[in-house]
Amino acid sequence: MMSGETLISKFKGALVGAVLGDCIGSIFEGLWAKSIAIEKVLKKVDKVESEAEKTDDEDRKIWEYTDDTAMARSVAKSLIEKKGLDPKHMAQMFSEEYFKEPFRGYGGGVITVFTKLKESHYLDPFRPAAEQFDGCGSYGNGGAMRIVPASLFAYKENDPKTLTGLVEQVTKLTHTHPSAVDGALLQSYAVDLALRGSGELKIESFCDELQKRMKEREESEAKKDKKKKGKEEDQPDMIKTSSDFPSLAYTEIIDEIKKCALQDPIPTSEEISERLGTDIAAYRSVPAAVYSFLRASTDINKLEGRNPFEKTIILAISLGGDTDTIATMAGAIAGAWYGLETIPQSWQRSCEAVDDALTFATELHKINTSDE
Ligand code: R7I
Ligand code: MG
Ligand code: MG
Repeated sequence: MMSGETLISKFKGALVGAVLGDCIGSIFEGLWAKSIAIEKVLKKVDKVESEAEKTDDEDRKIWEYTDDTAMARSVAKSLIEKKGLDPKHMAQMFSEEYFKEPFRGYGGGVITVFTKLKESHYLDPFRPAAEQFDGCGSYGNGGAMRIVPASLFAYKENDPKTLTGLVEQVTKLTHTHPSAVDGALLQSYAVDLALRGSGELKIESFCDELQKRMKEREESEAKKDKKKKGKEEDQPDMIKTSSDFPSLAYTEIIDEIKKCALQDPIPTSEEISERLGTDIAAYRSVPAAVYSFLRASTDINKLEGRNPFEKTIILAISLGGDTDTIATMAGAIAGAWYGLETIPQSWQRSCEAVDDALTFATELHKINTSDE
């Protein structure tokens, strides 16, 4: 049995880890490099750490969060306020947040969803997302990047089906492409497993458990598809099921994550970005986040003095590409596994809205421990 103290540290670690990954990762996001040398990432991290030492608040630089955290904050706030999922409320929070602070670096397509939601007064909150990209829905990582509060909210149930249902709904408010939904699920399962984990991290068993959950998901979706196809034959134009998206099952991707995480010597960042991806597509970024968390439990050249949480963030950023999003997802998993105590105070002091993350974690923990 996990002590209450350990659990709250894990809840806080997950949300703070996500914020820090976003804030520090976004320093590099605009570069879209295939990889970034570890030394270069360390130089920025040094700057984050030295700024924290300044005593004069006015003079001290604070690294700001992007859309990843803006949306995660809305997920947390809405779940806490409504004590569950209220799709209209959450959709309204996403949209209002965007119009209040449109400069946070949102994805190009999702802005259309926020506009349509607002114009339709949130009457059918799932419709605008379903209309994206000719009715196929966005395959972007915008669902996965913000999902961590859902894993915390559903923790008590300890039932993958409950978490799956919640994540599916939260994601479909903006992303309906199956690959985006399953990417958000993979991220939420990884956070859930990390919250429940303790002791030494075993790469193989973590991957196996993740794969077991994804397999269940993929099998149940395949069954639904089969049923749908049967109906479609009677009414060929009624249901849109296909897109030209390259479909690769996440269960297969997990095999590749495992191979990369266990490979000796450690693969280069270029190799990881080729094999797992570091793009804006969910299936080409969630795997890199899970990989970073797993790999950071092993020795990494040039990161000898860093703890596994720090290594996770630095490694995730060094992979290049969508750095804020990969680091926010990796940071959430690592924070959930290792707890708040492993997250440097200096990083917390140099990043925006860490206090709010701590408050949301306390509230979500309360929901999980109350008898209601
Ligand atoms: O997924 P989303 O919220 O973007 C999140 C990313 C993160 O990196 C954030 O940090 C931020 O920088 O943005 O936003 P969407 O607009 O839904 O998807 C992102 C992009 O993926 C779109 O603008 C498209 O370029 C591409 N995309 C697609 N392109 C063609 N067909 C997503 N789905 C499709 C598609 O079906
Ligand atoms: Mg972002
Ligand atoms: Mg990003």
